[in-house]
Amino acid sequence: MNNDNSLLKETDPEIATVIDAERVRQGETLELIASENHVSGSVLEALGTVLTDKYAEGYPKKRWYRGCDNADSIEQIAIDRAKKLFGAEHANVQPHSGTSANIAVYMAALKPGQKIMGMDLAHGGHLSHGRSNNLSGTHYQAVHYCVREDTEMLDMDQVREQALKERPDILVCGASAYPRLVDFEAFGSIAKEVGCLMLSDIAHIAGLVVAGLHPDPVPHSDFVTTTNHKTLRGPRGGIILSKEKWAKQVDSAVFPGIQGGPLMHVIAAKAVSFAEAMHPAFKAYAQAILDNAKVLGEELMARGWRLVTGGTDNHLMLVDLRSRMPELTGHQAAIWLSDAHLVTNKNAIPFDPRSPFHGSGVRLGTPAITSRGLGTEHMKLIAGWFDEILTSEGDEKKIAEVRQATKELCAAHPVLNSSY
Ligand code: DSN
Repeated sequence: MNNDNSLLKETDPEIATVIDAERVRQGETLELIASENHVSGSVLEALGTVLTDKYAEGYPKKRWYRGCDNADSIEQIAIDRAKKLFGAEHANVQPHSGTSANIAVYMAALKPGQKIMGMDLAHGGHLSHGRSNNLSGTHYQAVHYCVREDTEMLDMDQVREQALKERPDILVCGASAYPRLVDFEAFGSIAKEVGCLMLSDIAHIAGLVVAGLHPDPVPHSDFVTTTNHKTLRGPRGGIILSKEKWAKQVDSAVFPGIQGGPLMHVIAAKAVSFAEAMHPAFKAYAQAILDNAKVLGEELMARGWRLVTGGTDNHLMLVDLRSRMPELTGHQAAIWLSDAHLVTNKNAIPFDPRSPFHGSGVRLGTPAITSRGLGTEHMKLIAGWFDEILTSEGDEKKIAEVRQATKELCAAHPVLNSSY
């Protein structure tokens, strides 16, 4: 693979320079954003191929253009691997993103104006689960369930009661900032009782699910959507899994419903990542993500930082900054941390009195730092740096000191883009 951009350096040094800078940035920073990861070299190599040149509107053996034999082979391999990996009856590997995958499911299953019931974004849900400024909230009626104020966790009795009252046409579960297990079986039984469809969005936890380290949504759901690039460690993009009876509607909703030509280079990279996730070593990787998250959470709590829900069962945690520094916003904390090369995102916490722009929390996740080989022994260091930077109120000397230490740790654990 031409990973050193040698051609680009000659032909377009302006872009090559920035790509190089990004490679250096990723190499020298600890990526703690829960939705990001570092892909393998094989995934990167598949992405940078001539497959990007090909228009292949349609599906394998049913294309609009000629010359699609290789595109057919690639997409069929990706479909077969996705079905095997997730144990699903049908897979569509064309969605350009997780949001596109969700929108396609709504288009396949609902008429405009029908009702979606999903988790409130402010409580950890996702824009595409019916947020008023997303197509899922403008073209459909949307209602939201929340976590309990006392436990900050979902209460399935409350969800059931609300679903029976609201009678949604589709019940959506899954989250982007929820540190606990999702009870897909309970969601499935509520959907059955209500007589509605069920969509499980496992974008964050797909890698944990396929490793058998999180309950499996597939037996309980009409549709399962995921991104490829979070815990699953694939290229950016989405997929839809469904029961066979929905295959035609799902495929028509993706193309021609909301997308044109599929990105064949990305689909090839998805296929590569599915094979990687079937490798026995992937399970150890997913377990290491969980072990790291658990220890990082414990080390933070030991320093007085409260975690929303009191801990984590998955790859992410939400730190309630008010527990140690009542005046500190998530916005400010994320800036100080990234100055020290600990990259996070600000996040509202459930029932947050602050605006989402400022937020009272930061979200931390362990998929990417686990990909570069950090283990539980390093989590104590990271928790200590987190604590020192924030309690120093962003003291420049402290930030410089931690930045140096972070860079040294990164140098000792480079992003190798290794495969399994
Ligand atoms: N942007 C993703 C995340 O960070 O969780 C969700 O789409």
